[in-house]
Amino acid sequence: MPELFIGGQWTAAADGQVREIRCPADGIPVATVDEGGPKDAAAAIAAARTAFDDGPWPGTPAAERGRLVLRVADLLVRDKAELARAESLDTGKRLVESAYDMDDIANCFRYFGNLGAAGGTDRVVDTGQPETDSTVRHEPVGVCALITPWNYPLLQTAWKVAPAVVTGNTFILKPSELTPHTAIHLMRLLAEAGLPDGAANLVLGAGPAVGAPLTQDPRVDLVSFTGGLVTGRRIMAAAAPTVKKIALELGGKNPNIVFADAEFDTAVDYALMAVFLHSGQVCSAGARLLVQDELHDTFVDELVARARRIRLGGPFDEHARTGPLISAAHREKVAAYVAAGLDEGAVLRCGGAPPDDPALRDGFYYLPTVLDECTPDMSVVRDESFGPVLTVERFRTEDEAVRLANDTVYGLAGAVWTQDAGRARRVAARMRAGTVWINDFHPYVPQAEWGGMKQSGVGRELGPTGLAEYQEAKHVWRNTAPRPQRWFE
Ligand code: TXE
Repeated sequence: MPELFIGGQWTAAADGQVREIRCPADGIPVATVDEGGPKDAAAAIAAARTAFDDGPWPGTPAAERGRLVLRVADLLVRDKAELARAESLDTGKRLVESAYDMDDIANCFRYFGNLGAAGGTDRVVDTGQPETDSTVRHEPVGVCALITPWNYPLLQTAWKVAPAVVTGNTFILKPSELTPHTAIHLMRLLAEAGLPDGAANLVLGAGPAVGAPLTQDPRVDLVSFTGGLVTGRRIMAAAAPTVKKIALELGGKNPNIVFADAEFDTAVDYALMAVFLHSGQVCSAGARLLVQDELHDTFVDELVARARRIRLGGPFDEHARTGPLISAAHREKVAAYVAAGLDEGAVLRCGGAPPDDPALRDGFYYLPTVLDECTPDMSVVRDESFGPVLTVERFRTEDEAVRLANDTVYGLAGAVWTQDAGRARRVAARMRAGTVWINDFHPYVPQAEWGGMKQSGVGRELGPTGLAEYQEAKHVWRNTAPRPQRWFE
């Protein structure tokens, strides 16, 4: 069956192009999928536009839209095993992690479905003038282009699709060209749940060929993008001439601050998880460890000892604790950041190379790496390497910790570890990040907003704000007793 989904029809790419998807864990071909281009993007935009302007979805009662989204949640649970397997083959991620993701994805649909099912968010306004009715209605924005990356393919899609659908928008989804399979499956589920033709469209393909036209076309009202900073800037510029609404989640270079009074064993354990989960390919990865001077040596020694024991392996290796990087090109980028850090004076404590295990030879693995004695000016500290690379910096005082933590163009997330509740609150308040964890790392819930300050992005996903991104406020004023005003007489 062809894999593009346009106007309710499964279709092949207009130019007949295809792309082979290979599992990053072993290089084995997963499947060949249709590879769309500008013509397919244009067809999908036209379908989404017609479905929005003339179709039933935007005018469907909110409660009914909510029920449909809740049905999708049930279908995701039904198909969890198949989806998790597809996600793992595309990304190389451990099956158990993909299975957790599928639970989170179903929960995301459930959260937004319930918000929708609870009814509209219209607000009656008291104008102070007795002969008026005044209401602020929350209406769908229109046609949304949803552009997603490869690290959490279906999760990042869910954060966009669920609120977009429940608020009555129509959309075109462009997943990462590297990881298309769970997006294809989601389209089937949306159709099975009863979403009208044209409300959901899927165009597979590369960023410049499919993503770029979506961000430029005047018929698109909103672009929601998760990906890298460079592409985010490009999208912002492409959206400017037609003044589209934009929502951007552009990653981070997230500080993990550990004070000397932190609970040692737990803080070491979480510092590892913060950065090495999914081999560091996580937008909120705790890739910068800031550790208080007097704790530095014992903390880093223990962390390095544990990092050396992390077992790498493919999706179905039950003993593996993390997997490969997404591609050869990405592994080269990570290796180049490590090399630059070493050139600039960082001290390699472990990793710094692909593993020499012959069983992993055909995958894009890279060893968990700890670079000690780093300084804020190093590119490996400043830029998002998006790999299993932890940089370690020392600090002495609370003020210095906050200054180092905030010394980045990013502002997505960060954590502080201390048993002093007052200090935890003070530091959390001063950190310029969209999410701050105290004595924890990585958890999120769909009820709470997610997104970045500074160059980590624009807008928020999840939570009530994540829903509101897909709505326009319209003030409807009714004069119940119109009379001539004679303004010009
Ligand atoms: O991302 P891109 P890439 C960061 C991470 C990584 C870097 C580059 O540091 O190393 O980004 O990764 C589509 N118009 N993150 O190159 O390009 C593309 O096809 C419209 C952080 O893989 O941002 C894909 O669907 N769309 C991040 C999506 O954008 C375009 C997760 C993301 O790809 C486009 C991933 C264009 N001109 C990478 N060019 C996070 N925030 O979690 C590309 N795309």
